[in-house]
Amino acid sequence: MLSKFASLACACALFSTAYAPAALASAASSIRISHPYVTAVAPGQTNSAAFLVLKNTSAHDHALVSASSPAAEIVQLHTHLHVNGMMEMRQVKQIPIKAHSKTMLKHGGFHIMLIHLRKPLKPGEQVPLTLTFEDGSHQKISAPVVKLSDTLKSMPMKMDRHH
Ligand SMILES: [Cu+2]
Repeated sequence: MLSKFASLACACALFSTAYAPAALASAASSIRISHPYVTAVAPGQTNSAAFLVLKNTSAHDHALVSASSPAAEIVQLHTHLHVNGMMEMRQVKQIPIKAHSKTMLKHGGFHIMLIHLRKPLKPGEQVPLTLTFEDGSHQKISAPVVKLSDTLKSMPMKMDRHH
């Protein structure tokens, strides 16, 4: 009786080991990041934002839950909302990346807000970013600083929600 129990327990252990790698595929390994950039800031401006495309190559929904960068004291995930004809930014807990689809971080939508920049961001510089996903896995990327076009600069935005 005792030996029969022991062999069952052993088979069970082998079973779970064999299936573990598939179950542990991390969000970070399923997400492809492309077209990252950070907008350059005018002298005296202390906030900027990072934009990129997140592609989920897996059959599971994932989410970006936080970001960090040595370039800013505070890094938040934001979205834009239309409120009384104005674009307002709001912090969000996560940015969803659905199975087999792309989530674009872009002007007027989701973005990674860089608050209290440690130094001015000039075009051509690289900003390191660490993106953390819902399972705690993360990816480190480097985003080039680019100049905003005049069209985008004239977009009405309320920045006061950051303070
Ligand atoms: Cu923002």
